[in-house]
Amino acid sequence: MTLEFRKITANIGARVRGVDPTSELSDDTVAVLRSALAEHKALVFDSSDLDTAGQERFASRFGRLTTAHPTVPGGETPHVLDVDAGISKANEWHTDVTFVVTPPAISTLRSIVVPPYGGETLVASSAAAYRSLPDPLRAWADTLWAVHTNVYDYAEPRSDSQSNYREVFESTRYETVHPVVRVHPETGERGLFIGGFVRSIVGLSATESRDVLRLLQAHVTRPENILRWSWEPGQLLVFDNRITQHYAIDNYDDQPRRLSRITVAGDIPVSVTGERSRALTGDSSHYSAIPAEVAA
Ligand SMILES: O=C(O)CCC(=O)C(=O)O
Ligand SMILES: [Fe+2]
Repeated sequence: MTLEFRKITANIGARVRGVDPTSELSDDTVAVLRSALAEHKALVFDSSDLDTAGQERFASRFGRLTTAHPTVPGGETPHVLDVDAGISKANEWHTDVTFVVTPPAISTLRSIVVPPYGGETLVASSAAAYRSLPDPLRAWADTLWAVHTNVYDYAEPRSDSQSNYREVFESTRYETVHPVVRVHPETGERGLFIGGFVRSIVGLSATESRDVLRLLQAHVTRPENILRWSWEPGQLLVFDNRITQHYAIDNYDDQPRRLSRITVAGDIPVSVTGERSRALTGDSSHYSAIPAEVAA
């Protein structure tokens, strides 16, 4: 069977046929998958036999794995983050772990328990969002930098479990300055690099930051830029965390929903002028090692 990518929407998403994620992947197959991910931003595989070990093996073909999270402990293994509706729901637009200086390059989500209705994951192309900006706004965005943090000062937790999760999530404070427009390290493609962990735009007041972010974020969340993935159990969604945002829709009442997340380590983001992101607060090297040539 040959590898086949069937587009799901014009701007983002493809279903993958002809490869079994549980199998030993050849270097050629990994290269084809890597370039398909660069093109489509999100890939969906059917793989009802995939377990945690298989997901780890698959993800590690794309690079070193991060630990589960900078502050939240791992599940079955140190690399696995349990995504469990009973613990927390990611119904905010975000790019994973942008509060550290090396956010994951790739996120993989495997469905284990899927609610009978709802529970879709939205994935947005921030490259399409960038392209859709009017010229003057795009040129301005190229010059902006944003502070990202894991410590919120808004949205009170609504339950004990949410409040416990928040406490663990924020147990070490991280702050990092990233370019608002990030150049993809493999393709050179530009994308808006913002999302839910952004606290402010450098040089702007809180109110001005909010307004600018609202304006830019509105382009990310245009329906044309979004894949709405409706899960079945035993599927693997892989997205390029360097050039997407995602959102877990909370539309399934109190029914169980469980996924497992494993992420591939990323590099330090680079702006359109070649400047790198900088960590302001918090050492994240236990989560995702800083490349040696940069740390030196
Ligand atoms: O639950 C989902 O669909 C997404 C969860 C999520 O955002 C994450 O684990 O990073
Ligand atoms: Fe996420």
